[in-house]
Amino acid sequence: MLSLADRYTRAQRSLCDVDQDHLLDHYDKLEDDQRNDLLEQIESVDWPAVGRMVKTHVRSKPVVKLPSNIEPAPWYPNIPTEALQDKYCQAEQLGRQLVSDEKVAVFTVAGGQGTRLGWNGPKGGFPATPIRQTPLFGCLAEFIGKVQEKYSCRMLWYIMTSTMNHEDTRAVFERHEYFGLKPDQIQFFAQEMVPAFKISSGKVLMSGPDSLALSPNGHGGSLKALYTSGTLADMQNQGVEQISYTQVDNPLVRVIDPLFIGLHCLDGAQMSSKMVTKANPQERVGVFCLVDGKVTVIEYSDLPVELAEQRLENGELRFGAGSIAIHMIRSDYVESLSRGTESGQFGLPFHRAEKKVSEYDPHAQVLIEPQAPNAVKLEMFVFDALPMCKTSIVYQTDRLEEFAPIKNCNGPGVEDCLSTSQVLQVERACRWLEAKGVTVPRDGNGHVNAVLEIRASTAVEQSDLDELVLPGNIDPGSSVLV
Ligand code: UD2
Repeated sequence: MLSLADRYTRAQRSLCDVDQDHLLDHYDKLEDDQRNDLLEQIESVDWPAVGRMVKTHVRSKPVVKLPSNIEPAPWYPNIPTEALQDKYCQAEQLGRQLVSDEKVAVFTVAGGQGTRLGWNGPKGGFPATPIRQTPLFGCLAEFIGKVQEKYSCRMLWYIMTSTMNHEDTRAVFERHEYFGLKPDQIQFFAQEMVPAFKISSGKVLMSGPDSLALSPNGHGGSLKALYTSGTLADMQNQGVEQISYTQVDNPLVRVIDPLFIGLHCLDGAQMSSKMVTKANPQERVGVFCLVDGKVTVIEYSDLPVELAEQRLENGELRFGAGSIAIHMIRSDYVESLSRGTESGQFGLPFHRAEKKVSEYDPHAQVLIEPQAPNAVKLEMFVFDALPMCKTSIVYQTDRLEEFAPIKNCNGPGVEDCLSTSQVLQVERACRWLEAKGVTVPRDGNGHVNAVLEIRASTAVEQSDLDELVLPGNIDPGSSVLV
């Protein structure tokens, strides 16, 4: 093991090379444990890459040129047309087979900071369901448990954290006894962190005397981290060919969907996506487009208003295929994207955002809270891997069936928060129960007048309710857990 002094010398060399050695200016004033903490953080950063980023993304802004030839991406409809019915049957069968053959693993990205939610802890520990208050991780775990039961298989679950929430995430699982799953089927690995840079100088910011202002490198960093952490190799050794990618913030997400898996595989796609029809032109989701014949997601903030608002003759939005961040990814595609990692040529671009980041001033020894954006933060987006695919399909899903994200704190008029998610969770439970002949009370506005929750361990799709004895009707205002 290297001594502190040796590590200091090594760190100083790396930092000098990229003109960031101010980070060690006050090293002498630190205690040994603080020195260790600071060096550890410095050692976790890819400094040659930082040097390149300062030139291309901080001192100058990368030119985001919107292509001129944007078309809507084609998609497979949720309900197959007559011509597609055979294909959907075949796809569903293939998907089920791949799941029971244990060729598919679940992958959850949970490295985000969850700042908007105002929750103190990993987002996956956030209580999400309306009756049991099951945490988001618990919803996913119960889904996986049910899939294992239905397909008599063992399902591997990979969870990406970041160094900021890695230990806390593991603790959530330990506290909840792995939500009924076996600890050895779940693997956690942390994504890389990137520093925040001062806009005016390109210097990396500090957040304390012994810490840098670091943040996770975006969900696109998941593809790199799968490779660099050795997780991809582990997946492949265990026979995993397909990765079912979802975010941690959606309690209704179908972490395994045989039909989607099957369509993606039948078409020989490297990476595929689910979409929902956008609720309105302003909805804050990326849109699936075709650019030079390649499926591409254009973020809501980048899509010109005149395109976002264009409508077809039937009134539907022309650019209406909203991304809900659900993907199927071939494991060998992740490998091919990552091949350049060692030479610093990992395939996804960084996106630049100017943000307010608390900044420690080591001279005055105070933390400054900026009033205006003072820093550049850089993130990779997973959907930037789509245009690099030879083949990529988009499949339309039904919003109510699987999209009820929790991103923001509750508040009047706030979207994508716990209360809007729970309304959707109850509405979906109601839909499934009504389809089985249960009478559910509704108020004058058509809203469900009861609190309903269907455990994922009971049913991950409507047909799982077939064998159950259900109540004939539900009393107004009651709570019913199935
Ligand atoms: C994302 C998409 C948006 C839409 C929406 C659906 C982007 C830029 N936008 O919006 O188009 O699909 O999701 O819900 O992607 N995460 C990490 N590491 C990171 C950053 C994020 O693991 O460094 C995870 C995070 O824990 C969460 C997910 O990625 O599970 C989404 O991140 P977000 O909340 O930043 O994305 P959002 O909601 O702005």
